[in-house]
Amino acid sequence: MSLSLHGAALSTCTSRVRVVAAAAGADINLVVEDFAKVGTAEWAEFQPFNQMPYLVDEATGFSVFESRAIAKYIARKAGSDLVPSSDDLEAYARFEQACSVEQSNFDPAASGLAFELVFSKMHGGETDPKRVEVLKALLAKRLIGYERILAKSKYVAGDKLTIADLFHLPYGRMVVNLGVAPGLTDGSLPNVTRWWKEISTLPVWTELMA
Ligand SMILES: N[C@@H](CCC(=O)N[C@@H](CS)C(=O)NCC(=O)O)C(=O)O
Repeated sequence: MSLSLHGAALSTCTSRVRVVAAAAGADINLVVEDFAKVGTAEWAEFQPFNQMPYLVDEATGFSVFESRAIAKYIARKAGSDLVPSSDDLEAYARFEQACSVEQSNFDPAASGLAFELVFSKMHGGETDPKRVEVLKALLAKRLIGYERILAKSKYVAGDKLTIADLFHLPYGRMVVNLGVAPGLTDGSLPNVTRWWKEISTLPVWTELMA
């Protein structure tokens, strides 16, 4: 496969794609880009919202942006069973449900905390402590929903690991390291902690982060 992922090693959204590619056994070429290039007219041809990453399939010239869409494209192209077949309608619905849960219930709180506590300072801004407290409370509340799901199934889309689980890793790692997501690690939500321990220690992830 000749898949060029334009992104950066430190970009969480790029990491989301890279861990899926590694888990799917897909060989991708990371084209390391400078953040200064994001925002140029040339970049906007591939990513109209001036963000990274985007992917180019060199075999066809097809390009796609949005890390989760890129990850699904790569996993399907590699024939990975980490995405259920759309022929199995119920498994596929559970999978899409889990992808939506990650994007709408986990990511806003987790990426918001990463922005407040890390990225805003990198861009010359300041952390808003009130916003941090609001986001911490939101994440804690959302993790209770995860506990309900994970009490009934091993992973977020059922009893089989899917890329929907892997989508949580980049921002999950940040909020754990920042100490703002105790529920992921402290056992107060036992099924969440069990799940997080398993996915965050997968060799495809630990090797990528080493
Ligand atoms: N929903 C997009 C988000 C992309 C995104 O926010 N990328 C970050 C890097 S992880 C970025 O390019 N930030 C620069 C900016 O927004 O100016 C995706 O998943 O690909």
